[in-house]
Amino acid sequence: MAKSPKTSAPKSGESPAEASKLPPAAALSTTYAETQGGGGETHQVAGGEVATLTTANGHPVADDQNSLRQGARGPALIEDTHYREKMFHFDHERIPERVVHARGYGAHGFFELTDSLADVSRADVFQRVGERTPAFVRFSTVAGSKGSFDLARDVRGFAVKMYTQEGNWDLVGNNIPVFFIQDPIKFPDLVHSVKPEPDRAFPQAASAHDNFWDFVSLTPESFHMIMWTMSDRAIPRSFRTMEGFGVHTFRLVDAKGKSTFVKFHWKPKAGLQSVCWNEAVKINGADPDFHRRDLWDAINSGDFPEWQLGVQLFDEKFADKFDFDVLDATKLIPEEILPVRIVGRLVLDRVVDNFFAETEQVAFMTQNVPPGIDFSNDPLLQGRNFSYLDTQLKRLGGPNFTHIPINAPKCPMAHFQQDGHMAMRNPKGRVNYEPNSWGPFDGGPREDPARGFTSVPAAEPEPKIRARPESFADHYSQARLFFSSQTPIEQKHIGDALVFELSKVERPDIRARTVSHLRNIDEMLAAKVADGLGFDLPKPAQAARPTMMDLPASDALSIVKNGPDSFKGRKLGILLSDGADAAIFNALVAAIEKAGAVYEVVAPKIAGATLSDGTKVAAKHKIDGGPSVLFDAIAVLISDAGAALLAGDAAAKDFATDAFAHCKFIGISREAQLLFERAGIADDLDEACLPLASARDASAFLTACAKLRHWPRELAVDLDAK
Ligand code: HDE
Repeated sequence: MAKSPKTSAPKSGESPAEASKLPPAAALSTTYAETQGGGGETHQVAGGEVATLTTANGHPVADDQNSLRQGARGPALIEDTHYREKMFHFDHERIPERVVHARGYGAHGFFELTDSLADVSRADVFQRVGERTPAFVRFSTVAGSKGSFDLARDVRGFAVKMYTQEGNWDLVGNNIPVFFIQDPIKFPDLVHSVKPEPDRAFPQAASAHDNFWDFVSLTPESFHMIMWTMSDRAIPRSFRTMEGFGVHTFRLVDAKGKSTFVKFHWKPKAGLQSVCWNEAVKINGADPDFHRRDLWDAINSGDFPEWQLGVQLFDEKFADKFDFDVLDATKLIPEEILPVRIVGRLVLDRVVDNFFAETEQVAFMTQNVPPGIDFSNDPLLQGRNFSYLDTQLKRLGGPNFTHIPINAPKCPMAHFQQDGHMAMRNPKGRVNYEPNSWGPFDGGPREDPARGFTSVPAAEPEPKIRARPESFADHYSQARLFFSSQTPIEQKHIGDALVFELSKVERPDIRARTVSHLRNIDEMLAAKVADGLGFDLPKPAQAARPTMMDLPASDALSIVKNGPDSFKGRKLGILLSDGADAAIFNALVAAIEKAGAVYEVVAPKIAGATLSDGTKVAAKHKIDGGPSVLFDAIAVLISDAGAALLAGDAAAKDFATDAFAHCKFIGISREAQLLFERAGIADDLDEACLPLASARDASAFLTACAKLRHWPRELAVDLDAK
């Protein structure tokens, strides 16, 4: 049945008459220079007026609500170029996600040199103390896809791009100083094994499955890294609270061409902090964006994350002292043996304007090193130098990805590269080759042997072979070094993680093979894991080479020994109800502010709570949307009526019991006792559960919260600890 054609055309924003008063679309155009380092076009025009919507070709758009049809109920018309351009562009919005490190988050900042390295390197970035070099950093997980959750048990990428005056320096590191494999030819196998299994396409962002443990248990060199990934380093509290490492041995080169080996370290000012595994699992449900939100919030609130850059410098003679090889990326040099010299600081002070333009399109490449920094023969580093260029070509679709503002150097550039997909700038003038006879200016740029990059002229007399050096053959002693350097609670967490991961492995032979390697690392650990899984200890794995020299334990490898010294930059969750004591709340807020920390209010209703003095306090979370896993410590500040209400609420009880189980510091108002009773933990409360009975208690509570956690409690709450 035919309907009478109605021809109303709903508009968003201004009516056509009003829109015609707006400035022309041309006022919107942005130059290349304006987009440098930023997200690009803006939707604002001068005077804050709303701009006219245009097509990508700049045509003003009259109607963005209705496609062009032959009659209001008729067929679509192919001459609707606005619709077709809009849909074409949408259809092409996605680019391939990174094959590894797909999920990441970036921010801008600067590197400031605090100690000159001019004695060992001619790199421009290391010459002038106090000088700031713009930087962009992208943190990432490795295994998960772009939309995966932040708190996967995984290595974190820590990739830094420094826009130095002699070209970009990309230090593409991780939050763990060693790697799983020694030879890059095994990288595709390693990554295939940890990614979702190819037939079923799960598990996502998890190493707890057969293929991963099959591969690593057949690859003993991975066991040092396994100790790190099973430790709490693999579940950091925040990007702000993890270390970064260049991993490989690099070289610094001075003006005379003399080279010094170097290992790079980033040390977080906030101290090392991680969460517990049970907490990580719950954070992933409560806030899959936990890490990116944390970075975004911290920078936007002016609490700029900061790291020190440290270097370990050494020469061949020093390297020869060790049984292990400094070219082997599964090994580290303990800081106690070779101290880290602090030479600068990295500060992140600006979030991105646009995630895709900056964080997604940033292209890190290990081979981006300016004059004064060079590679060592670490085979993994050499292999990476090939992979990163190739991967950017695939991901960004052409050779001109250095024209994208986030990748473009911020120093003068002059070369004869031209054309290709999406060329944003081509060399000017008649000459596009060299040598040429057009003279010093019209003839374009020339090489500069004095300034330019020169590789260290290392002599390589060896024959071409496919072989691992004997010096790479000790696979267990540094795994043992890491394990023996941990505090008992950290060792327990490593054991728990191994039991958890292997309990998800279906094949008993893979579980047993893994434990056979653990026997070469630590017999107690192996026994604990075998017992946790319920089988007898297998024979130790055959070691490729007996350990020659065990290194002494290193305090620098422990999180607990390098934790925070205050509650600064951390977050208190305050569970508040109507009638809560206003004086205590105000004292708590004052103490939090004094500590440089932040708080969020959780309440039975999102509208918030009315305190005892009638003040209304807005809530950030309704109780079932704000579990205690989102906070570093909690305070339960409720009235008698609030306690009566919340004591019957499962989410409120979880708020208390989870914080307790995760060994957090807990502040408890007198009235809140009922909630803890009904949650079944009132009798277990310990010295880290502090009273908030009066305003005077607030600052003592905040002082106690300085520690990362109250670890002794774990012995009381965990079956595996008994
Ligand atoms: Fe990477 N790695 N990698 N990697 N890697 C990539 O490059 C690769 C390795 C690291 O935030 C890819 O742009 C090979 C060690 C970070 O954009 C790819 C080998 C370390 C990031 C690649 C390694 C890293 C990547 C994928 C073994 C720590 C994310 C997307 C030889 C020192 C950078 C991309 C970002 C990304 C290859 C091993 C760190 C495929 C072949 C060791 C932080 O090129």
